Amino acid sequence: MSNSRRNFLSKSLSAAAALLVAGCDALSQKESVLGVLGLGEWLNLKTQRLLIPRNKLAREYPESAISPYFKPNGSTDPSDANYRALVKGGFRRWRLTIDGLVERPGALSLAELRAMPSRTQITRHDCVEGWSCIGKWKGVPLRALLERAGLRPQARYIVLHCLDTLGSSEHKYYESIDLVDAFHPQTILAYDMNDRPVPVAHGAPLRLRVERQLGYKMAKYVTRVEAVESYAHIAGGKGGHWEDRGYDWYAGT
Ligand SMILES: Nc1nc2c(c(=O)[nH]1)N[C@H]1C(S)=C(S)[C@@H](COP(=O)(O)O)O[C@H]1N2
Ligand SMILES: [Mo]
Repeated sequence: MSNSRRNFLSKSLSAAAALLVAGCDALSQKESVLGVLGLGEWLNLKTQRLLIPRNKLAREYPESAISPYFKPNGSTDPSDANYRALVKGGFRRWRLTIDGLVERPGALSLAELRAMPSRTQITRHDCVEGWSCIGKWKGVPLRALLERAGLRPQARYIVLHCLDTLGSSEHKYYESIDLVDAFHPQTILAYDMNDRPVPVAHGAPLRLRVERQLGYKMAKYVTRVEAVESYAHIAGGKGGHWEDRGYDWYAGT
């Protein structure tokens, strides 16, 4: 971030805080989020959300920009028994469960997901490790799935549950995003990468793309979408595999 931008942000911070405590929606949001985020992190998140239009799109690229090699990272060939069985069966028995704080929980096959409205986008993936790759992704807007299931009013976050276990974790990989990101037009559950089914290395058969966030938020091997009021009771309680190990929950720009 440039210095002038940093100054601008810090000056706007107190103004933003004042604005927010004025509204009761902001107040109740603050109470529920403060338990999970630190105060500074919360103010930073809220300031960014006020200054950057909520629906601002991440940059999209032409076909010619697609990286010839897209680096796979984290889990690239999960050894979890359940996942192996699904691979063996060509994902015919794979289902995406949608549950938690929704009116109509359910489970969808890949064919059903492919029959839903889709979005295609060519975007840049940035990993905290310091590398970036550009890829083309096609999938179902998360918004379409959530509208179909009907979010209950208490829902505040969407948790993505994965089929893989990374490293020596006691828990499967998972991630969570807020409703602003969940309903963002570029937030999709992708089944195609560069015009082919997402390969195992990149999260087959379904992975999240949440384009204004860093790579670790983009859950691969997604098997369940759960709407929750809080993620404090899940795994390490910080909202994601890497968040439980100290990374920021909000990894956006
Ligand atoms: N289920 C799952 N999702 C994951 C990971 C993982 O290990 N398991 N790694 C994350 C990280 S740190 C990055 S950078 C991207 C890598 O995606 P890619 O393999 O398609 O490059 O996936 C993210 N999502
Ligand atoms: Mo990453």
